[in-house]
Amino acid sequence: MPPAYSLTYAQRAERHSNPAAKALLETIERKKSNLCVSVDVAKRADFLRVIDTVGPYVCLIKTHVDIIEDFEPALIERLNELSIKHDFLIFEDRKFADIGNTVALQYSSGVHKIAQWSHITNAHPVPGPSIIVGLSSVGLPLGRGLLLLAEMSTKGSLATGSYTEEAVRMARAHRDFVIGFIAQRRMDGVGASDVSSDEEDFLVLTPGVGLDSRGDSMGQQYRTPDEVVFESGCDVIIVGRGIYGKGNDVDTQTVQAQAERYRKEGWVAYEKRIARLS
Ligand code: S5P
Repeated sequence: MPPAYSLTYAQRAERHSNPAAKALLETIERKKSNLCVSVDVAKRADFLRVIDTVGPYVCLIKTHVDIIEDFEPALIERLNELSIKHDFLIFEDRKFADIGNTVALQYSSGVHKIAQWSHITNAHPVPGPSIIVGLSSVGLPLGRGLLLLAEMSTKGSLATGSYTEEAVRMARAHRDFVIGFIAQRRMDGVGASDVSSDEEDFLVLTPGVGLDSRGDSMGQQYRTPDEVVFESGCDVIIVGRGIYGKGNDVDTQTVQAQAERYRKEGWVAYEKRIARLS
């Protein structure tokens, strides 16, 4: 079996049995978009406006639902309607990091009831494998998928070296629910394994992507879609402020143009990678 990074998204969709991973790969192929927009805005109206504007250009919308000041449960209904209208999946970037029992409650309950609407969520591997056990007890029966934060985009991140390797080993032991990583490069071959890297196909979703800036004043670091998808072999680019700026006063045409610009850059980088490897 050829390694996953040399296959098309469509070929990889056939190799996955987790419903969220399969649906994401199929959506990427159908929309010719490996762009995920991260909608980090504080007002409900801005949140919906940005999503409705970028919806046609993305495979995935990433949310931080706890940022929204005027949250109400009906917002999730609107989000679901937009997900159907524009054909994208939803990823709540919750970054769980507690003991299994607590994360299971945080995932299923509270005001936000994340597991009910978010196809994909993520967790820090810091507590060890019990965090996956806790989250999968809620998410697996619902067909959800989990990403582990194996690396981070920020300056001085501690998620490097043996921490990253352990994250990959934890994922390998739970391949039914862990569909991939938040990371800056492919994780194939990271952490010695008796699993041939050709057999596994973890998705790599990569934040810290920008075309017009190399970072912000709070430690964020940006790379271009070409660096991320072509050079580092990642699967999905996650872009926030590079597309909508501050997110209020959204100028629809500008945001649309930026979303299409990132979609195109991400897709061209993927086609270049596939052409080089096939
Ligand atoms: O390592 C990381 C992991 C994540 S999920 N670095 C990140 O920036 N993120 C998230 O990606 C972060 O929480 C934010 O929602 C988004 C990046 O936003 P941007 O505006 O800097 O593109």
